[in-house]
Amino acid sequence: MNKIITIVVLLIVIGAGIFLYNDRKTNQDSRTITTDIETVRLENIVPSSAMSPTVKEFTVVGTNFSYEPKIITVKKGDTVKIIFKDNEGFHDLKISGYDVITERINAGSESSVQFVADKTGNFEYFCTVGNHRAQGMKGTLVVTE
Ligand SMILES: [Cu+2]
Repeated sequence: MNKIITIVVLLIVIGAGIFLYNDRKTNQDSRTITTDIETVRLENIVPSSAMSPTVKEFTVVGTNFSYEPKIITVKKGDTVKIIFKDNEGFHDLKISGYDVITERINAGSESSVQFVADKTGNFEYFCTVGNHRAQGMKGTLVVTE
């Protein structure tokens, strides 16, 4: 008689164990699915391009009296960073048509500017010091559609 009661109790305990185990597993599964849906929704609301804007970076080297490179090409809407590195003399870099100008710096220094290229066209960049522009210290920023 005692043996039968023991077996019945054992079966109940095992049964309850299996039931609880399965129940917990189901809860975990549904939690995972909910998280996936939330992730997908967040990605739809915030496009990845808005979370990490791409910066197009250029280094322009200045000497007496020219820039290298002489042409910079970007696309409309690009965030552009120009690092002006002066190797010789006292210069700056101003972009005509954009409200962009670096600091005036001496050889061995650099100054950078960052802006959004929000209009298309060809824009001359040049040095505002003395008559450097007339001596050839200029280049062209090309913003394409
Ligand atoms: Cu100059």
